[in-house]
Amino acid sequence: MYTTDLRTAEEKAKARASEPKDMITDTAGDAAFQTRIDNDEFIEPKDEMPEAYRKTLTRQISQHAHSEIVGMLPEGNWVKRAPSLRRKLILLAKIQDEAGHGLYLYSAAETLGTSRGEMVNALHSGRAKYSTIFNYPTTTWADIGAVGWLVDGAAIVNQIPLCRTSYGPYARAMVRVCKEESFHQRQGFEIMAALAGGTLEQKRMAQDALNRWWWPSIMMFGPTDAESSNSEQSMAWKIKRFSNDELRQRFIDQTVPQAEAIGLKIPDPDLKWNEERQSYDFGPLNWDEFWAVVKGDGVANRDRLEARQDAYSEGAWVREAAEAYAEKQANAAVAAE
Ligand code: BYC
Repeated sequence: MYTTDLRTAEEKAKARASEPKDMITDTAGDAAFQTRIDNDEFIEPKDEMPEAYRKTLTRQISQHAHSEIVGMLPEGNWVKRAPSLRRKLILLAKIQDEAGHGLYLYSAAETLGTSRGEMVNALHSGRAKYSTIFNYPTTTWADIGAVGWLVDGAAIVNQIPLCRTSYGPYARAMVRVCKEESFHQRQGFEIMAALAGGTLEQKRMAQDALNRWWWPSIMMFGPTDAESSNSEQSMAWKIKRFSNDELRQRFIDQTVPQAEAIGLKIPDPDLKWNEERQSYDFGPLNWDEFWAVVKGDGVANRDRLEARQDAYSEGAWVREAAEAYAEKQANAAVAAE
């Protein structure tokens, strides 16, 4: 498998032997594993790993995959109503990219020993989470701009560090995902810029979309560090490279000047440049809303889940046909022998 660690096996063993042995881990195996993490080695599917590492990665990668797949729905809502052929083609290409991201991510998660069927079943039965952001409806065309600009923008900020996450297959999948997300962010920003520079009504639409998507987008980064139950361990294992609050702040600092450049106003009366921190201060987030959406009570949670369940049962014939074809091919190969 690929690795960016250029040391020979002998050099790695020597480095491990010289590591301090006072690490607080359950077993010698866990300590050796942590040393590999501390040395910035990638962990690969056949490597030994603590069960908890496998479990937390399976959780995060599968939730990420579900988010990509459910994330196709709010945008799919506008394919038939895109304002021009050009916009329609771009939107279709973006949605197809999201399907591809879901596939890479399910494949990466499968290397940890859980089948795609089990993961999909966990989504459809409501046991698995997916990003809160996709439980908000896209009610106007400007929402497609806001989703690309803000949601994909937030995704890039969150996912660039994942290109150096400690699990090799996840990190490699993220490299391609980030390249595509960057095109998605630009197309969203371009829609917003066109609307913001258009008629008064178009500008109003763009501002209204920003007003509705801003807060959910900054909540996408997850709870505050103090409330983030998984962060400490995930940071120690270098699954996460930056905390939820750090990434949220980075996104806000990058996005405010973009809004200003197209004449839109971030809907936060407390937003203010802090000279000392060289960052923006911002107002309180509505964490009650966030947790309600996580628990399934967002505006669109039920519709999203139902749409995925229906798509799965309506697509059963495709899976059955593919299996029957594979079996036919296998039988033909045996007969030919
Ligand atoms: N929504 O301990 P924490 C995309 C849960 S795809 C729902 O901080 P963690 C795109 C969290 O799961 C976007 N649940 O968790 C696609 C945990 O509960 P469990 C998706 C959330 O994992 C199509 C609990 O709250 N991106 O961009 O350390 C079109 C405590 O949180 C959320 C990814 O999945 C949320 N927003 O950190 C356009 C990136 N936030 O699981 C765009 C990969 C938190 O213990 N994932 N929870 O029951 C990550 O980076 C991390 O998993 C998170 C959360 C930062 C999201």
